[in-house]
Parts: sequence; C-alpha cells; structure tokens
Amino acid sequence: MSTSRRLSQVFKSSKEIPFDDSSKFIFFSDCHRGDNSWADDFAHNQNLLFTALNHYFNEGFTYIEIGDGEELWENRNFSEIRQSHSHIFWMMRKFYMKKRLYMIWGNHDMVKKHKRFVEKNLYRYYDERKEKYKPLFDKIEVYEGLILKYAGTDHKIFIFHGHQGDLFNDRLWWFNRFIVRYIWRPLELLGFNDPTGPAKNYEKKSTNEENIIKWVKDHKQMVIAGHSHRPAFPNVGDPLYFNDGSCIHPRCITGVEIQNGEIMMIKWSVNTKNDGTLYVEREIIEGPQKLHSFFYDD
Ligand SMILES: [Mn+2]
Repeated sequence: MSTSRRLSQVFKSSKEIPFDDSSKFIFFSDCHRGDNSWADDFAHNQNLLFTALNHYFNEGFTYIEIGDGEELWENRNFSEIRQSHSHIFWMMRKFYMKKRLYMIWGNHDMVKKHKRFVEKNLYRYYDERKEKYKPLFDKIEVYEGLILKYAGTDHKIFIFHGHQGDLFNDRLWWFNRFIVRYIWRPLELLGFNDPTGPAKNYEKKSTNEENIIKWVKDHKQMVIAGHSHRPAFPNVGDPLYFNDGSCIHPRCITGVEIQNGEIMMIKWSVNTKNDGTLYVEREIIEGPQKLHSFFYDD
C-alpha cells in the first residue's frame, strides 16, 4: 500500500487527544534502546535522555515517544533491554503513573502492536532480586498514530513513526529484521557499521520522507514523525513536516517540545565548564514558533 493510503488509514483510526496553550508535550523517538552491548547505539546517550526526561517530568510535560523506543530487531529479548536501561523505564513509569506517557510503535518495535507482546513485556516485569513480578506500564495501549487536537480550533497535529508505506520497513519489516538480527548484528559486534542503521546524510530527504511531505501538502495536515533520524522543522508556509531526529546521535539527543502554544526543536548534550566538570545542557535549535502561525488559514 502506498504511503499516502497508509497515512490516511492511520489518520482515520488514530485516537484524538485534546490540548490547549497550557499543555506541554515532549516528543522523542528512535532511542533504539538495546542491551548495553557494543551494538547498543543508545547506551552512550542514556544519561542525556534520563536527565532530559527528569526535567520534563518535573516541569509537567507529557512524554510522547514516537516509535523505535527499543531495538527489537537486533535484540529478541525485551526484558534484557528493560534491565539494561532500568532507570529510563523507571522514569517512563513515573510519566505513565501520572497519565503523561504515550507510546507509538515504529518498525524496529512493531511487535508492540500485538496485545500479547504488550501484556507479556510492558504490563509488568520480573524483578530478579525480589524474585517477583512488578508492574511497569500496566494496561498500557501502544498506538500506531495519535492526533493532538488544538482546543477551540479545527487544527490537528498527526503523530506517527514514519515507516508507513516504505515496503521493507512496513510490510516486509520481518525480512529486514532477519537481515539485521542474523547478519548485521554479529558484524556490528565485530566493529562493522550497520548499513540499515541511522542515516549518515543529514541533508537529503529519503523517498519515504518525500512521500510523507506530499501527503502533508495534499491533506494540509501538520505531522510530527521520527524514523529518518534527521531533524526537520519547516518554515512558516512550507509543508508542515516536523521530525524529532533521534536519541542515538553520537553527541546529542534531539526532540520537539510544545508549550505555551509554541513549538520548538531542542537538543540535549554534554558540555564542559572551565574547571573541567561536565554538565548536561538543553539548547533550542529551531523556534520557538507559535503553532497558530503555521496552520494553513483556509
Ligand atoms: Mn524507524
């Protein structure tokens, strides 16, 4: 099925969440959390994401994770990932307990679309030390898409991962998973770079992204996606395709914030002070821009 038809289909079936100018959202995606081995592309950024999420939790944000949260092509075992990054899951549970966590699946964690997988792996986990099950995200629903509906207007923001309509990531994802799991992961552990991994070219849009942008234009519909690992923040008047980047960049994590009716792109990175101490810094890299100024006025 084409990207256009897939996106229209997901759009129609997505849950709507109302929001207004007092709402605060943080969007991250493509964490590709792994098992802390050499092949875990997220491991070097876990402190950055933890610090960022801690900040957003304290500031009253809702966390929307736009897919590929876990790297379940390379790793078969979710519980190993949960254990390797237990402090991240502890923080995400804090959001969940306040009803401020939404999870969307991507192509690398598409197994989350199956209720049985979610019940078995996300509802609860086994605490090895206490030798009993503990709740994690009890009764969580994982979505393919979500719609944020701007109160008092007809404007909507459509959130989805971004693999939709890309044959080898959408329909034949299991084939890609096979290649990654049995051919590239062993090579990656030996030091090779996985060619199915994050895009190295930060400028050029992929065909899949071009197809999404075409859908955005045709439907005059703002979207926030991930998947390409390339941050995108349009100018007023351009098609409203936003991309939050990824959490596996070598030196930073990028995300999108919405607060006070404004949208901005941010990055979190480690910097040094004169005395040699390291600190984690949040920087605005695009915006802030009033949401109202973006929406098509017809
Ligand atoms: Mn992806």
